[in-house]
Amino acid sequence: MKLNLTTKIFIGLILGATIGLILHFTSPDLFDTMDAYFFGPLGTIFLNLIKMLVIPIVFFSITLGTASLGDPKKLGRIGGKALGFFLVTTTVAITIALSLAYIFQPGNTGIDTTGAEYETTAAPSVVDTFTGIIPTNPIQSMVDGNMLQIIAFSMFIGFALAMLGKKAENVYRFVEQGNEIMMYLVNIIMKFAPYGAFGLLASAIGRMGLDGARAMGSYMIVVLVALLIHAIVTYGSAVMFIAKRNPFTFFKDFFPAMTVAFSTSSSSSTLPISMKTAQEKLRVPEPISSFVQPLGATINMDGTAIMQGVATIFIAQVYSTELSFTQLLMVVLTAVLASIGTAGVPGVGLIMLAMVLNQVSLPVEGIALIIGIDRLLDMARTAVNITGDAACAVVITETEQKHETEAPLQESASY
Ligand code: DAS
Repeated sequence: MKLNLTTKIFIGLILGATIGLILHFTSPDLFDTMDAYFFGPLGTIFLNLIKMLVIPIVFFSITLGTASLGDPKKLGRIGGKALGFFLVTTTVAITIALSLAYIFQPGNTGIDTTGAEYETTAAPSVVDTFTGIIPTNPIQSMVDGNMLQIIAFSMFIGFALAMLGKKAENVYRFVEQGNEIMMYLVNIIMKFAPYGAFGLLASAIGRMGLDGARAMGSYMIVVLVALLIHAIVTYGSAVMFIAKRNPFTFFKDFFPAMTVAFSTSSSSSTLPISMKTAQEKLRVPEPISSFVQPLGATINMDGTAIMQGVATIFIAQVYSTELSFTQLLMVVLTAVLASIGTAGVPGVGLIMLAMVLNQVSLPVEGIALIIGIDRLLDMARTAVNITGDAACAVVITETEQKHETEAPLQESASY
């Protein structure tokens, strides 16, 4: 019987947690040996594979994401509205995530992480944070893993590609193919996920016992609550107050697309269904749907930003690290900008999380605590990601109709 990847990851998750718990309570010495020679190496290999891709994925996907926006002048009214909606909702999403993580403190479960080998660097001031975004040496930024500088450099390159058009089409194709290679490698790495999740879970639960299991459970609940609040409150309000539509009808009519996103954990694979559903059920005109939803599937990932916000605070709490205001600002900035590059494929949000953790000098090893349950959360956050794109399409449909009635003589949007 051929098991799909999600099932295999779940089996790895359950087996790892069970074996970890049994060894934790029955034979700690045997656990130490198994962890040193089996669980640990499995988890380390998986984490290193994820870390290996972070910088090239950020460069290729954000350069391509920015270039695919095209010439800002040609973005037109529709593009401007879509970009504005995406940036506002993603910022709201991560703010909800950070707030809930601070209120519910999912990482404060007394897990002993003394001796964790990592040093948090002192956070720069707000001014330094913003001035420090521009890299003086982009290659050095990549060597240092300075994510905001790599993102900024990638956006400059993407913008230049968009403006140069045919003059730089070879480089555009190089970036496009580089991104394809990265997505292929993500796919390959995710095939190792069941074994990596098994090793990481057995190691984490074996070391932390029920405290570790409790921490993962509370992390998962906080993410799911944040996703629910953002979908209902943020998207519901936008649909009700801006698009003047019944939010219940919006969610009911779009639900079929959400179920496909949930089962595939991929915004890109769901795109044909989400566009068809938006056009037929939500009455979004084809030109608006075919501009906004593919753009959103590329650069708008509110669900992913929520996971990254909660995970960053959770890992900081587990490692008893207090993040300063500027570090929180960097988390918001990095996650919002990262969502421009996060492609709509399974598991990529976790890889981009490593980037956010890098930016605030938190140990990427902290991912071990959440990786096992990430696939389930990926399903839920992908459903939120595409719902945000549909909400944007509905809002733009409504405001465009109002625009057409109020200014029928004006040039219609060039979208
Ligand atoms: N699975 C991604 C998507 O398709 C999101 C993520 O990995 O966070 O939207």
